[in-house]
Amino acid sequence: MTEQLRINSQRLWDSIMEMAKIGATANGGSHRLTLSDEDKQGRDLFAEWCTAAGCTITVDRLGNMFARRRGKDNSRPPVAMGSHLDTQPYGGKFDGVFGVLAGLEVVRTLNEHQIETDAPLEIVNWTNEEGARFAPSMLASGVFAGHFDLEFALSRIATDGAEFAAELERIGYAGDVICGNHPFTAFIECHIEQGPILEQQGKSVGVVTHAQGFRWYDISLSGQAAHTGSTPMVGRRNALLGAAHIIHAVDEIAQEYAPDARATVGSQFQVTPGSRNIIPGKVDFTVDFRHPVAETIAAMDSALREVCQQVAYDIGLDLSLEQISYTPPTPFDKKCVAAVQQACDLTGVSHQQILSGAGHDACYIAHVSPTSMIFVPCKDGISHNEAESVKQEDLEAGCNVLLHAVLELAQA
Ligand code: HGY
Ligand code: MN
Ligand code: MN
Repeated sequence: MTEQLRINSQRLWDSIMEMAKIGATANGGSHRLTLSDEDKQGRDLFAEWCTAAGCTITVDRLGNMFARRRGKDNSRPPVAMGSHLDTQPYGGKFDGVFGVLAGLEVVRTLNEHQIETDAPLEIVNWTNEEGARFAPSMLASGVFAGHFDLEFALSRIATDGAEFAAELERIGYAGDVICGNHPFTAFIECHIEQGPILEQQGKSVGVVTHAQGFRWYDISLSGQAAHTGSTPMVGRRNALLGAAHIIHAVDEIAQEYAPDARATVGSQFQVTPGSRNIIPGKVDFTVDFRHPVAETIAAMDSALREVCQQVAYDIGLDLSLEQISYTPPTPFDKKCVAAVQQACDLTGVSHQQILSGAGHDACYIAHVSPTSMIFVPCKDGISHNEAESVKQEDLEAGCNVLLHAVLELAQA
């Protein structure tokens, strides 16, 4: 009987559009930074919807939200679905939100058809997946999975100077439940691909088998601020010149390990003292390395350290290079991947297996519970951009796969 079950596509779409009104930007994107007032509003709306759907809400020490739907056997660990509601500063409507609200749509559909699963279900909203306001990314799922410790997370300082713990208290989401030690029978995260492959291949759903690893760095170069007119070229200690060499070297490291390497100096880039007629004295910037193979990420790391030291020596700069996070390449659980595959076959959606280029909360949760992901295509593969766009029918296909994968994993 349940094979014919399908979610309500319009209700899912309308919920995503309703959530997008919170922190909506003038260009059609989303601005709901972690622990901001907009994040609070999004959380409150999510809690309201889940309560209306008969779930009970638990909030842990880092603000992770767990909306629980009882099953027949509540002694079993829940089958969890979820992602994140926080966004990039100028992000899209679907990154993260799709995964959280797809979980809600599954619960709403099961309620409608009075279907009770054997294991309980949980819909999860992970705090600070993006890492844009408080680095590193996937912070709260990382603590939940034992990758970071609680104090490290609570002490993070935002790009705007705010402290994580204080902001969590301020928005009223500093829960009293410990973060972690909360096993799942399975965790399935729906997400947009944020790359071009599924759209190019004409597929509605990606069966994600693993995620590539990544390293994040904070780099500072300090030289000598001085007058641009009266200071000879010889002997200058121009920090921005050093950064320029490193930007180019980072791109060359990606070429060295092409085609799978990704290496980027990000758009969080600060030059001081910021005057046109002062030689730049200091530059602060970030580097983001990604690759499916751990040994290659290690080789990229060595190459970066070597070139930074050489540039600093050549120009007479002080170098600070700090690795702020490392997420290893993550294979997903075979049983969960098979359940997603089986749900694709059952619902008849076009699909293919795929690697995740982006990091996700599932990458950490996979270390503590059986985990996998379901991707849907986004237009031109564009994400982390206000122009992010997804077809309603692809969201519907992905959410139907989630529904049937969860039914499979939650049965006795
Ligand atoms: O950086 C990432 O891959 C994710 O969007 N946090
Ligand atoms: Mn995301
Ligand atoms: Mn993102």
